[in-house]
Amino acid sequence: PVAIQREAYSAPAFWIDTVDLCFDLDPAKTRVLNKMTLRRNPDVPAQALRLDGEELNLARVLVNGAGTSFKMDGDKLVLENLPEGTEPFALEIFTTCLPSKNTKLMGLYVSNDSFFTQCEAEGFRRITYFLDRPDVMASYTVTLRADKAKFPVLLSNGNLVEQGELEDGRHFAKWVDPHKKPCYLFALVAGQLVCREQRITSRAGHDHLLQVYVRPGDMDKTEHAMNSLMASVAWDEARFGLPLDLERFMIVATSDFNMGAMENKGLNIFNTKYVLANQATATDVDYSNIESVVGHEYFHNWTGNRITCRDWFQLSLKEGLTVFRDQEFSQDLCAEASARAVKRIEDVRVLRTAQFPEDAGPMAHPVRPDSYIEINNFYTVTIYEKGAEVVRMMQTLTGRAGFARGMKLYFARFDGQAVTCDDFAQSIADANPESPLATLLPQFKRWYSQAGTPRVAARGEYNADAQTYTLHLSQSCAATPGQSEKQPFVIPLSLGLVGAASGAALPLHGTGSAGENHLFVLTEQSQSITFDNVAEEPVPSILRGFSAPVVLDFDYSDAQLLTLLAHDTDAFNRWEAGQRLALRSATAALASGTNGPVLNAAYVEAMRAVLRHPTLDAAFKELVLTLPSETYIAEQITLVEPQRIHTVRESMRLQLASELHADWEQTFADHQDNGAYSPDPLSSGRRALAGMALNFLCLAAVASGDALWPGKTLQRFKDAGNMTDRFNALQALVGSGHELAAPALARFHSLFKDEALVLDKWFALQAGAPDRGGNVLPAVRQLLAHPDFNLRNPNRARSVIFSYCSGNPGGFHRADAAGYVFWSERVMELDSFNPQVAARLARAMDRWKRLAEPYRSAACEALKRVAAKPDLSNDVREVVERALA
Ligand code: B3K
Ligand code: ZN
Repeated sequence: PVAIQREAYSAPAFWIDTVDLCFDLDPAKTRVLNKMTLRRNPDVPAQALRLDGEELNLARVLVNGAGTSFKMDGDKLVLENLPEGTEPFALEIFTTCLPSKNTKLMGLYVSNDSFFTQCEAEGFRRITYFLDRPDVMASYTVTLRADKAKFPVLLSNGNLVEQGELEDGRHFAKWVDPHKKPCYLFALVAGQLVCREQRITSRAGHDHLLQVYVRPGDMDKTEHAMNSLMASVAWDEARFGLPLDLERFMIVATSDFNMGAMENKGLNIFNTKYVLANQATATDVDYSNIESVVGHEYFHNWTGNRITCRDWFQLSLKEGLTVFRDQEFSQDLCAEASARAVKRIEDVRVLRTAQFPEDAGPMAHPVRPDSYIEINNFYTVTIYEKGAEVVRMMQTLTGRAGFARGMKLYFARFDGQAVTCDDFAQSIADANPESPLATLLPQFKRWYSQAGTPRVAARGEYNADAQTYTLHLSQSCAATPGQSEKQPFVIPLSLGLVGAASGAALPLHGTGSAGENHLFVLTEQSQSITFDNVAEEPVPSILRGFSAPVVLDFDYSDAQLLTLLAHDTDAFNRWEAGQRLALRSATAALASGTNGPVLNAAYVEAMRAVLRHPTLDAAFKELVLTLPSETYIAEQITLVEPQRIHTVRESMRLQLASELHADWEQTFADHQDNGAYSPDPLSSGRRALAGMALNFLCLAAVASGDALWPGKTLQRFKDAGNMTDRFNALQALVGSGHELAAPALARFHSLFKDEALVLDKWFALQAGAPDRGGNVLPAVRQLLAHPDFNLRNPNRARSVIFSYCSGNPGGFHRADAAGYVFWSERVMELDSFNPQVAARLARAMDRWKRLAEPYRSAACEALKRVAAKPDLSNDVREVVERALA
C-alpha cells in the first residue's frame, strides 16, 4: 500500500455538477443507474477521467447517450475518449452491488432487513463509480425503488418530490437535495421504520419538519433524541446565527454501525446507541452522550456540510470544530456554572486518557496529518478532541464574541466551498486583527502541523520583602514519528494565585489585567511573568480550565495541592489538585513496591472534606473522588507493569472504601431522589455519587465479610426505578467481586434479553470487571460463546472485545501472554470481514513499547503475528506496522 501525501494535493481534472441516481433496491443484488453531468476543470491540464470504484459490477457506460471505450486500472474506471473543451457532457454508468454481502458496513448494506448507507470517508465508491473526494460537490436527485411491503419507507437527502406505486408490489420515492454536497454526505435508507415527528418554527420564522426514524418497537425511546435535536437547532441559531437550511431534517437509527453517527445532509444515520433512550434502558451517561452526538451531527450541517473539507488531511476542519461546538452546546445547556465545569473536566479527562497516549505513541500525528495509508485510521482523538482544543484556544485568544465574529467571516468567505484548516484559522484571525491570535497566527498554526503533547515546566519565586511573585515558564515537546525537532507553540495559560495561608484568591497586579485571573500567552521556549503587590505567599493556579492541551509540570508540595483542592476558585484546577495528589501516591507506591497503604492521611481527610462539603455539587464530588484511571497512571511511568498498577489502584480504592466508610453511608443516604426521573446534570450527579458510594460500600463489605451492603445493593438493583440506579447497583456487586454478582447478572440478562443496547452493557460490564487472579479472560472467552454474542454486530463486538482489550488493562496484560493471543486472534478474525473495526481493536497495543518484561516481548510477538498475516487489510496493516516500527 502507498501512503497518500498532503502536499500532493491537486484539484480534480473534472467537476461533477449533477448526479441523478436511480436504485432498484434488492438485498441480494441492487442495481444502480448513475447519470451525471461533468465538465473538464479548465484549471487543470486535459487528462483522462479516472473514477473510483470498489466491489462493483460494471454493466454499461454511456457518454452523451452513446457507448464508449473504457479501461480498468486496478479498481479505477478510466475514460480517455471524452469530449474535448469545457462544455458539460453526460456520463451514464450502470452497476450492481451486493448489499447483503457487505460486511464492512461501508457503502450500501443491509441491517435487520433494512438498507443503510455509510459513505464517509470513501464509501460512495462502493455504490457507484465516482470522483470520491470531498472537493467535488454536486447536486443530487435520487430515485429509490423497492418492494413496498418489505421496504415501506424510502429516504434520501433533501426533499421528497414524488412517490408512487410500481408494478409487482413495488413502489418508488424521488428525493432532491437543494444543496450541493460532496458524495461522502450522500445517504439512503429503506425499510420498515416508524418515526417520531416534530414541527418547529425557527427564530427567523421558517417551518421545518424534524423526524426520528427507528424500528417499530423502539418508538418509546425517541423522545430524548428529538428533544436534543430541537435544542441543537435552537442553540446553533442563538449562539452562532446558523439556522436550519432544510425543510426536513431526519435522523435514522441502525443497530449495525461502525462508529457513532454520520452527518449525511438532512438524513443523519445514527448508531442506535446514540438515539434510543428511556429511563428503564438508558443511563444518565447514555442520555448525555445522545445529547452530544445529536448536537454534533446537527452542527455538522454548517461546519462540515455547508463548508466542507478540501481533502481528508483537513478532516479536523470539520471534526475539531464540530466537537468544540458540541462541547459548547452541552455546556450552554447547563443551568449552573458548576455543571459547566463538570462537563469541562469530563472532556479533559477524555483528552488526557485517550489523546495524550495517542500523541505519545506510534500513531501520533498532527491535527492536520501529512500522510496516511488508510483514511479511516485517522478518525482519531487527535483529529477530534485535540482539534477541538485548538479551536478552543482560538476562542480563548479572541474572546467569545471575537470568535463568533470569526465564524461569521468564515461563512461569509467560504459557504458552499471545500476548504482547508488554514482558511478557517485565517478567518478567525482576520475578524480579530488586534488579538494575539492575529499577531501570532503562523506560530499558532504549529498546533496543526506539529504532533505531540507539549510540556510546560513552571517554577515560582516569591519575594516576601518586595511582595513580588515570579513564574518562570518553559516549554518543550518530545519527538514524534517523522518529527524529531519541534518549534515552540503558542500556549495560552490561564493563571491565578491562591493565598497559601489564607486560601484567598489574590488580586493580580503588574500584569495589565485587573482581577483574579490572567491570560498569559507563552510563545518562547522560556519566559517569565512577575506579579506585584502579592501580599502573602501564593500557590499558583496554572492552566485554569485546562486552557491549552499540554502537560503542566510544577513541583507542588502536598500542602500546596491541598490548598488548591480546598480553595481554588477554578473548579478545574481544584479537581486537578486532587488528581495530582492521588497520582503522586500511586507513582510513589509503584516505585517503592510497597504493599502497605498507598494514600496518606491528609489525602483521605481532604477527600472526606470534599464528600462532606455543604455546597459542592454531587457531580463534582464524584469526579474528585474518582481516582486517576489505570491507563492515565500508566502514562506517567516509563516502565509499565499493568498488574502492579492494577493492584496499587485497587488498594487505593479499598482504602477510600474503608477509611471513609461512614461517609459513604451518609453520602448514599443523602443522595436519594424519589421524584420523577430526569437526566439533567444535577440529578445525574446525585445518582453518580450515590452509585459511587454503593461501589465503595460493597468493596469494603467484601473485605470485611459484612453482608449488609451487598444485600442492600441487590435490593436496590431489584427495585431501581431507572437504569442508572439499577446498573450502578449491578456494577457495585460485580466490581467488588461479591457472590451476589452472579445472580444479579443472571436476573439482569433475563429482564433485558430483548434490549440489544442493554445486553451490550451486560457484556461490557463483565469483560471490563476488575481482574481477580486472571479470572476475566476465561469469562470473556465464555461470553464469546454466549448465544447472544455476535461478532458481526460492531456494538456487540466492542462490548466484549474492546471492553476487555482496551478497557481492562489489569485483566488484559497477563504474564502468560494469553490476553495478547486473544487480541491477535480477534484482530485477524474481525479483519476478514470488517477492517475498520479490526483496525480500532489493533490500536489496543499502541503503547506496548513501554511495557516491562515479560509483557513487552509477548506484546511484540503478538503484533508480529498479526503483521505476518498475508491478506491483512490496509487498515490493520498501517496500525500494526507503525506499532512495530
Ligand atoms: N463524520 C462521521 C465519522 C465518519 C467516520 C468514517 N470512518 C461522524 C462524525 O464525526 O460526526
Ligand atoms: Zn463529526
